[in-house]
Amino acid sequence: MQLEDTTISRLIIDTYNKKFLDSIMVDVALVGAGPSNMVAAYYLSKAGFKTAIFEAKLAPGGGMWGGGMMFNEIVLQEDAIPIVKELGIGYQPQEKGYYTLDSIEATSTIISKAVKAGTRIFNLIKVTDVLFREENNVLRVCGLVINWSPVEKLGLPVDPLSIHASFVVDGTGHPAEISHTVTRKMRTKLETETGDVIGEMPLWAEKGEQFTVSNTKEAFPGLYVTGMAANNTFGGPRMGPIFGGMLQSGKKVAGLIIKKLDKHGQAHTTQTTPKHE
Ligand code: 48F
Repeated sequence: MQLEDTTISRLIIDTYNKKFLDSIMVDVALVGAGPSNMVAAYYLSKAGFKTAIFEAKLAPGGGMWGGGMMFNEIVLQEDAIPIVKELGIGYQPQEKGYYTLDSIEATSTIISKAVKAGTRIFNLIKVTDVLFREENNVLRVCGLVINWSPVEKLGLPVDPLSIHASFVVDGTGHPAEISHTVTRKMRTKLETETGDVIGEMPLWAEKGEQFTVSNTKEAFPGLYVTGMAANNTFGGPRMGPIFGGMLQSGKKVAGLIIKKLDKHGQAHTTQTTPKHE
C-alpha cells in the first residue's frame, strides 16, 4: 500500500470536524477528564445521553495517574468496589476493607470505558467561560465557552467557540473553576451556605470521602459539581490518594442528571456517537 501524506491529513481533519460538529449541542458537557467526571460520563453515555468532556491537558485522567506522591497505586474502600467491578478494573483486597489498584490500569480503564460507552473526550481544550440564559425568569447555565489550551497559555487574542448543553458538570478538581466562573462573572449566588465557593479544607481522608459524595449536587441551575470541585464549592476536606469518593461522586452526579433529563425529556438527540463495544 502506498501512503499519501495528504490523505492522512485529510482523514484527520475530516473525522475530527465531524466529531466536533456533532458535539456542539450535547445533553451534558463535562469540564475536566478527572476520575469523577469520567465515571459520570460513562454512566451518562451508557444511559444514551449525548456526553462530551473537555480537558485542558494532553492526557485525560486528571490526578489519578500519579497515585500518592507518584507511587502509582491508589487506595479504595469497600463501598466503591461495585463501580470498579462494573468498569472491569483489577483490584487487590488488603486488610480491613481496603483495596489497592494500579493507578495506570485504573485510569486507562476508566478512560476507555467512558469512550467505548460513547463519550467524546476533547483534549487540549480549555473551558474559559460558561453560556447562560434566562428561562422562566431563572438564570441558568446552558453551555460552555472553549478555546485551544495553547491559545489560552500563550495569551493570544483569539475568540473562543461555544458548546450548548442541557447540563454542565464542573469536574475541574481542586480549583472548581466553573463554580468560580459563575460567581465571578455572572455576579450571582451559588446554592451554597454563603452563596459563594466555600473553599477546600485540609486533608482528612474519612470526612473528605463522605463530603465529596454529599457535596455532589446542583450548585447553580444547570451546573452540577463532582469530585474535588464539589468539596471546594460546598466546603469539605481534601482526601488524598483514596479514590472511592471520586468514583461514587461521578456515579451520583450522573444519576441526578439522568433523572432530570428523563423528567424534562431534554435530550437533544438519541446518542449519535458511535459506540465501540
Ligand atoms: O483533579 P482531577 O483528577 O479531578 P477529580 O475528578 O479527582 C481528584 C483527584 O484526582 C485527586 C483527589 C482524590 O484524592 O483529590 O486530586 O475531582 O481532574 C481535573 C481535570 O480537570 C482539568 C484538569 O486538567 C484535570 O485533568 N481541568 C481543570 N480546569 C479545566 C480543566 C478547564 N478550565 N478546562 C478544561 N479542563
